[in-house]
Amino acid sequence: MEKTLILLKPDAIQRRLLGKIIARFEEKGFQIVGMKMMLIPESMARKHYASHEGKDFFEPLVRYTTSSPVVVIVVKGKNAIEIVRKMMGATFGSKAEAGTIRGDYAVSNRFNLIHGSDSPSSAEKEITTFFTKEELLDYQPIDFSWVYDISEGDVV
Ligand code: IDP
Ligand code: MG
Repeated sequence: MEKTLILLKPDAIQRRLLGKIIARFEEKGFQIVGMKMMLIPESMARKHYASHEGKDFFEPLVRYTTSSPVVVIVVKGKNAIEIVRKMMGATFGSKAEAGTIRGDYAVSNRFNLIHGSDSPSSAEKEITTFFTKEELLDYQPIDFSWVYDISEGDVV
């Protein structure tokens, strides 16, 4: 089981798309184990996107990320990191495949609605940046044995 961090960026809130986007992750079978709304402080946005520092889109990206509240979510599931990235679609709204979140709801290359961790190490780092241990909830989803086949002992 993996955990991954999702940010529903300022445009997702402003365009009233939260429900539709969150529903996709619920319907896929992921378990939401953490969720909150916040205004990201500038220092946190710079840290979150530190790998892009120096690129021409970095400063506008920091301004975008801090321009309005976001919803921060941690979902849990088998291969969650890779699957969430697939569900998000390609970075640029203009290029993202139909059927993905960005492909269906975004046309902008910057205002692309959603962030998802891109590797196990960034997921771990990003989850601890945004959530305390107490804010991540451990509970047994009642449909677990129907979302996954656990009849042979493994989660399949
Ligand atoms: P990702 O969000 O798909 O992981 P990254 O390359 O990590 O994409 O870029 C982080 C964010 O920076 C993107 O989601 C987008 O909002 C913005 N961004 C990336 N490249 C560009 C660009 O060339 N022009 C404008 N904004 C960009
Ligand atoms: Mg990225």
